[in-house]
Amino acid sequence: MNDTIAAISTSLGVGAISIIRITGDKAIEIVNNIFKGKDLTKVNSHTINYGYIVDNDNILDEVLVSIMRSPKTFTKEDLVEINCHGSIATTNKILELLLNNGARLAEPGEFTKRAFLNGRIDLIEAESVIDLINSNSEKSRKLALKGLQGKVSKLIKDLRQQLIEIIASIEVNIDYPEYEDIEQVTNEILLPKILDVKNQLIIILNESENGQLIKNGIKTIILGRPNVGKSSILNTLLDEEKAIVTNIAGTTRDIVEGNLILDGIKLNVIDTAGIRETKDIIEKIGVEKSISLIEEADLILLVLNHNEDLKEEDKKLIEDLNERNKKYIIAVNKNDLPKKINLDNKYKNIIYCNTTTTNGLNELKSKIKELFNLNQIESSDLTYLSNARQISLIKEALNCLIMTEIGIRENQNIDMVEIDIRKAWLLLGEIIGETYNDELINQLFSQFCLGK
Ligand SMILES: Nc1nc2c(ncn2[C@@H]2O[C@H](COP(=O)(O)OP(=O)(O)OP(=O)(O)O)[C@@H](O)[C@H]2O)c(=O)[nH]1
Ligand SMILES: [Mg+2]
Repeated sequence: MNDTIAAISTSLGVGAISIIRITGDKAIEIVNNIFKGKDLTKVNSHTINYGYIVDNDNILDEVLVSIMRSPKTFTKEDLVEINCHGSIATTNKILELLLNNGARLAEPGEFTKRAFLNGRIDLIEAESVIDLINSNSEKSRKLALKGLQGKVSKLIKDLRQQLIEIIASIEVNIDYPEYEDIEQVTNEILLPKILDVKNQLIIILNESENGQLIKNGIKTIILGRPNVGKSSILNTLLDEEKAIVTNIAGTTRDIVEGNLILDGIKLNVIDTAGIRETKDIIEKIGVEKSISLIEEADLILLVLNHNEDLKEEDKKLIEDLNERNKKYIIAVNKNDLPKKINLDNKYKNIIYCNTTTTNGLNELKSKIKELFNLNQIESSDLTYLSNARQISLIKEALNCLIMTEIGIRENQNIDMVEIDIRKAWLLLGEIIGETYNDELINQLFSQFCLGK
């Protein structure tokens, strides 16, 4: 497993410097073979060494080489980083030299995979590395960092500890039923302990919604009949002329989208074709697309016209959103024009706005913050699960504890009850990578970029 791997860790393109990473048993020796300067096999660990990369006495580049000896490195193996000038040709040439001297080209994520397999980081921390690289807002960066710092892992480890203590007390009872000084584990003693862990899992699951929101952003679909000003609202929100705006109904036919950051959280706003019955085949496809987007949206911005009465289509759309239990805001646009719309009291989350003066835009933003509790996220410490794999394992563990609870309440035999507790403990172990299967690990690390 300790063969030596190398990859370019910076993104490939012209830059001031590039970094090439090598890790494994022969990392230092291989770099030393192509280095002119100090003897790298003799220098102290964690030093930066000045010199040249040479190809048979031909100087290729002037470089700085960091030498980090096992075990205090990212992979826990010997690890070398070459800082060279950032030309694509130079960087590739140095990598090629390393490969010719016995290193193997690393697979995507292989450095992090080694960090995991060598016990330097657990699976949550490894997944946080991907999240940190992909983070696109201040909050998602902080969220990933919490994971990387082990805060999320600690949550899970504490729960496992509680479960293993319960399991141990049951085992003692089963193994040594004759000892009188051992506390008799009865269903009455067991129940509150199980409920405690179960409730903690429920809280983690509920809070993971915040985690996913921070990581993925809020997918917001602007819906409404033609000409009500959907594209104008998109443009106003993004402060950019992104979508075409005309007074012709049916202007937008395809999807136009853009992102903005609201209180550190990404809002992915998608403008759609106005919804109406139409014979125009292109527009029809657009309308179908708009409707199909509702399902995957976190938020619907339903736009109405202040200057027109509410139409049957609008009522139907609102009913549909209510039925689907979707979060939505009704934006009554064009309130610079006289009021003709009449909205029943039963309609909620209404804001009045226009895009000529941007009146109402702040109200719209406040409404979004209110609907998603962004203020609460603002003040939280962001120790949330946000990863689908982790969340589904928590759900499975929770189900096991629900079964345990039923078993206890039905007064089942204690060794039967123990089976589900043990399952929950194993599932929580899978989250941090205590147990794993190779397929999962390969699939997971392949999501990384090269050189990470
Ligand atoms: N008075 C007034 N006119 C507006 C306002 N917002 C948009 N409009 C005008 O309404 C017309 C339609 O605007 P769009 O933003 O293209 O409307 P849309 O809903 O995207 O229309 P489709 O793409 O055809 O579905 C344009 O002439 C805009 O200038 C507003 O707040 N007040
Ligand atoms: Mg439009």
